[in-house]
Amino acid sequence: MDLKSLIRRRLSHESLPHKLLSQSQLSPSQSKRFGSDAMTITKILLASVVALPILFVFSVIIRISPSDRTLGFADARVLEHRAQLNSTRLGLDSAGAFSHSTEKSNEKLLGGLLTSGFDEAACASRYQSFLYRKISAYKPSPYLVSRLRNYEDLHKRCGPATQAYKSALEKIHSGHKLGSMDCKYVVWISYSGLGNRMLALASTFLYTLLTNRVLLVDRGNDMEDLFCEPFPEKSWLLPTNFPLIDQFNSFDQKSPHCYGSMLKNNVVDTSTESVPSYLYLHLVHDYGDHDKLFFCDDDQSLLAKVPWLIVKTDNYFVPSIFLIPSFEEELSKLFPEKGTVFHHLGRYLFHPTNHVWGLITRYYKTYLSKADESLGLQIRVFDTRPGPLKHVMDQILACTLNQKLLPEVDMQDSFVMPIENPKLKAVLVTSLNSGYSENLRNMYWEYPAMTGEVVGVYQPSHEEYQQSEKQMHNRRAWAEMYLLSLTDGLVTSSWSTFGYVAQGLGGLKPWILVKPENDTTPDPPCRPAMSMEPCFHAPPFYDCKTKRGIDTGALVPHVRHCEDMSWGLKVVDGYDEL
Ligand SMILES: Nc1nc2c(ncn2[C@@H]2O[C@H](COP(=O)(O)OP(=O)(O)OP(=O)(O)O)[C@@H](O)[C@H]2O)c(=O)[nH]1
Ligand SMILES: [Mg+2]
Repeated sequence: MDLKSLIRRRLSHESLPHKLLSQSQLSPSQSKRFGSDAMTITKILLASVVALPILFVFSVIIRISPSDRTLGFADARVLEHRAQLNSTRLGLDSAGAFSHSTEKSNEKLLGGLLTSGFDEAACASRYQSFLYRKISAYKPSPYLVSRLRNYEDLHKRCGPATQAYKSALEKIHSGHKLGSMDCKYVVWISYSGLGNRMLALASTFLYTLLTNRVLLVDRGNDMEDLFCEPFPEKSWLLPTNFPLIDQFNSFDQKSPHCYGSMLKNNVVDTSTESVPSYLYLHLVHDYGDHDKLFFCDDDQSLLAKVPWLIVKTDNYFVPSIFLIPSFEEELSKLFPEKGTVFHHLGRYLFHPTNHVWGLITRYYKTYLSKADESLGLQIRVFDTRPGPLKHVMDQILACTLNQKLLPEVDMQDSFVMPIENPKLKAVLVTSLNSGYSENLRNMYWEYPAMTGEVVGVYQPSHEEYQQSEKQMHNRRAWAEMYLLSLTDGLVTSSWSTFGYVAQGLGGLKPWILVKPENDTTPDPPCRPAMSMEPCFHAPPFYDCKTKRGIDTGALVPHVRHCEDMSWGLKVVDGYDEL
């Protein structure tokens, strides 16, 4: 039930006081008999009978925040969600009303993941996302919630424009660490495609949490345009006058301040307290063996002393963080359900800016909200030829039809009397190419589905090729990842970080389309994901203790090789799922 109908319903009860009024109109003799006291009691009764429903309506309006009121209540999920809340909880008694508001606020804050107190209008998505998402089956642990609140306090104390930040900045110029540092930092360099950036940033944030550092984000071309501030009061954006900012593009494996290159050249003095004021960590997919020592405990003890760590990476390096013994205990407290790292950190960090939120909500309301069921199909073809490619189209059909994600069609085209209210299935296709969704759409237009369902196929954009430098291009890409995450089921493409973001935010274990070889449709065409976690595409295979090569995908039950990339690593929920 929406607010308007709720108010309508309550107001219709206003006829009740009128009824009572007429019933209680007393004859002059009666009123005389009861005297002035009786008159007063009657007035009080009448006044309260009239006032109570009005007060109730106002209290409901006040309890529902202004942003909710201005929200379009047009989409089915929102309505359904509201109806549930209202019918069960919008209360007749104060206890009911209390439980409604606390439960609602808990949902709105994603089970405590988010903190209240942000300006809602400045970033509508932050507090409205719960209206579009199903309630997550995965709850953040109370420990994660408390660590996030502690982090927010640290960020307030050490973030840009604080005294602590200013004095830390002075140390950069001094070349070496001087005295003890109140606040230490990780600076994340904006690098690579949007999906990679989001995975890299989430990994870097986890690292800052584990090392009690403060995360500062290089704004690159469009970080500010795409994402709201995730931390209260102090920005997460690196101030533009940060002294090393001009060197970010040129930082690489060979840079003099690159930790790996310093190790290689034997210029890191581990024996003294004289550690550098900053180090560059090269964790990009092309990194070398020395850079990979970042994932060793001894190196972490040294890095812990360095005030400024500047990180460039295009990878989701969380799985290898799970293999560093000194982080083990903290990680198991933060994430008792192991395969939920990106799900929680992604939902905590990534809130679309108002412009992107407009793209998401308008599209959702127009094409997805009315469906009984929705399926996301993320088609990323790593092939330079223009699509659609036949073997890929065949693969999409084989996967979705075999797994009954989509209904078969009746190719005989025999006339079947249409059902009056058929089930509506919405398929959201994201792809750089429009051909796959056109084929699918035509199939369900030209032939009836065997199940009697009707299938709508929608694709928000087809950018043809990657154009990361264009502002609107990445806004669309972000909106599409988010829209995919709102679907009920998901099919993703192997190797695609775009798909990983969608599955993680959505809390969905997708069907992964197997990467085709030699222009042939793979058999099986798709496989179920073990967990919703992204895959680390370039993990180290090194045992820090024995200093030998090792299969890092076979060390612990919860870090395994990925379904879509045999050498990649991913965090999985448990051994049983393999
Ligand atoms: N709008 C839109 N853009 C896409 C789509 N697929 C890829 N792109 C664009 O291409 C970029 C690809 O980078 P990622 O987001 O990392 O996705 P990916 O699938 O891992 O691709 P690579 O990084 O190139 O291997 C995205 O950031 C988008 O800019 C799509 O389905 N829709
Ligand atoms: Mg990518």
